[in-house]
Amino acid sequence: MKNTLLLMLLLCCIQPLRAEDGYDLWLRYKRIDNNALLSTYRRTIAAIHIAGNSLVMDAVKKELDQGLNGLLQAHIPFTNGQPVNNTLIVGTTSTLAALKLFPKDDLQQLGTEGFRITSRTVAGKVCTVITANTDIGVLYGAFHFLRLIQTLQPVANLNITSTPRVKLRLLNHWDNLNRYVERGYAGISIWNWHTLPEYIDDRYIDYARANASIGINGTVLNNVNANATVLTAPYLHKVAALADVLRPYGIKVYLSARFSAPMEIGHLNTADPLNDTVRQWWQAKAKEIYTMIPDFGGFLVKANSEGQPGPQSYGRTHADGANMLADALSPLGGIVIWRAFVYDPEANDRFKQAYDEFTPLDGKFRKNVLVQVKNGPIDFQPREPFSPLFGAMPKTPLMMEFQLTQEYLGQGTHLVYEAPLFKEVLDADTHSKGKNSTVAKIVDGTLNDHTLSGIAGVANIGNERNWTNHPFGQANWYALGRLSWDYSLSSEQIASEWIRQTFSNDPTVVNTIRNIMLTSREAVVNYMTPLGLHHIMGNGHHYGPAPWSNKAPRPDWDPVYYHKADAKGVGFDRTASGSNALQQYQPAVRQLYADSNACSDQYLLWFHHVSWQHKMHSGRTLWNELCHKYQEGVDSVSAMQQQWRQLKKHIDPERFHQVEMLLAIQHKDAIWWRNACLLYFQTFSGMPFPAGYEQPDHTLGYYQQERFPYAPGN
Ligand code: BDP
Repeated sequence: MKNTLLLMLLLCCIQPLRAEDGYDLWLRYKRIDNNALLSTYRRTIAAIHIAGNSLVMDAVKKELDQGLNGLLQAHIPFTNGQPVNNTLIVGTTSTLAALKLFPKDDLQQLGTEGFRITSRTVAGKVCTVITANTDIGVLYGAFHFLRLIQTLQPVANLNITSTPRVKLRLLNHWDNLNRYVERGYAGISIWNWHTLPEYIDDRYIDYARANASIGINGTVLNNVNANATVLTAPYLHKVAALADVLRPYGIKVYLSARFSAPMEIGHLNTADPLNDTVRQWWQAKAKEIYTMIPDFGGFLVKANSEGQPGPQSYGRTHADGANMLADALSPLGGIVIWRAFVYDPEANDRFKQAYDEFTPLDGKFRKNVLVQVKNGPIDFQPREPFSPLFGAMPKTPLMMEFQLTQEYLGQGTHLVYEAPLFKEVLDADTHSKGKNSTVAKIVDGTLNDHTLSGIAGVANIGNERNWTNHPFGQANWYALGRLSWDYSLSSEQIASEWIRQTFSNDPTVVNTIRNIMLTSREAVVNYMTPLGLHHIMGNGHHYGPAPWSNKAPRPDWDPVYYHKADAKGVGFDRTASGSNALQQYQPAVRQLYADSNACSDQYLLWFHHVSWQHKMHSGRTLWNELCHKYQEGVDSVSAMQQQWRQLKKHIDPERFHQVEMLLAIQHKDAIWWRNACLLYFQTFSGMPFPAGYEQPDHTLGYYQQERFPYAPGN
């Protein structure tokens, strides 16, 4: 008995690395593992004073309570009266007005979402103040304050002002009403439409908290390949229930609208956007939505793309379609996000299609329309040049569409940290208004003076316990929010923050995981599509390699369309001698890519068909460089595995083992990609694998006959 007691006591004292299932994301609020800092934090925050009453302020209170109690393992009292020393004072500029903290105009720059956190004397007491013009701004400030503690930053002498650079910071769920998630690799949809509106899963609230903590302020609930049923009254009640849950966290709901809904659920015989009855139908539908959801965000529309209905079926333009919906929503405060993801099998180069269809419409969209453009001209490849639409439609607010769900990046199985991809695109210079006309400045509206601006991420969330299946998928969700708030943050900074909150502040853990994350994007480029190869994956599932595929129902779905390998060489000639897609960029950008000898290796095969003997910047031939890059990709994954193994003692066993197993699959897949692609391209180059490289252990035929009928996404 005595021994048992002793053992129990001992077990309480040592804090073992308990298994963690990942559900808590970056909001784990575990006790600070640095005793000196812990006492400092406890001293600095001895009481909390919350001013104001609202659902949002309730959320603020709940979060600070949960967060601080967890992190500091101390019960910090809420006070109502005059501040005592070391009070955390939290409220808006109006609810805190009596304290006369700031000159009246001083906080105007914070706008409706920004916040300020300052350490200052209030009524003779040393306090910390979190304030904003709105409750939501206060909530963002509270999450920021918690992040400071979670990441062991000082919280004395604070003077932080933060405002978002982009107005609409959205997730796009590609979730169907039957809960199947298109390109979803983390289980089924988190929205349980069947039990809504009555049943409110705790997950909805935790989803809202997680999003608010990184500044995401809107979510499109359903797939862009939309089902009109979501616009019927029973479903709108379900949507309204979700809107009620998300509202206190500053998140508006949006819906993907099916263009032909007036026919499918309205029983009209046309969906022509210039037809009066159709226009009235949408106006009535918009009113119906707003009576249930007064702060409804608006519609996202995929039209005349991959078989979706759209205005072109009636001889109308994208602008006609978007404007009809915009007119219905505008009196109610809603917006239309119209996607530019269009391509046509007849076009000689899919790269050019969106630009060709959309640039003539610049200036023709209503004020409450944004055009949402995927980051690259094709489709979420491991690396793409920026879409030439950025910089080519100055009169239209262009919203960025990134993909968090890693459709072409190893899906829910590979560790790929996407912040470097996002940053690469945002930092790219379009030269559309001279030097330094970056994609970021187009997206945030500053370059062309647009008040509407936005960034969307196609969500990688499902009902898996840890939300994203791969524990590192969470980092991409996190990065999307943080970069949409402030794209000047570096990939390193965001990774460090995320690791500290998600795993630990232990420097070995932070440095090792950050290294893994920062190499992972280039690794996937190298083992899948080095040197500017693109779209050479298996048709349907988009998971593994199939550069030989040439039998899809449309040529522009076939890998051979994109790599054009032949005895002479490989790559898509997009210069003047080829499709001339380069013409869609400004001269200064064209110049970067036009000459195959000057073009950077990263984009070479995006723009040139070059000979297997072509001399690369390294001095190797193209063929040898290709072998080198594929091997480099495989080696990077081995290095990631090796580094991860060093963390065994530092990470809870559940997540350690999970990532270890996933990295083993990633390594196997990297070898698969390398072997299958090189063996296939070798049939054209006719050149041997350079000495010193691992040789494929199967034949090309072996890889070609493999089938994956049940791969996710098929
Ligand atoms: C492609 C996906 C497809 C989506 C489409 C889109 O393969 O499932 O519907 O994009 O963005 O990447 O609409």
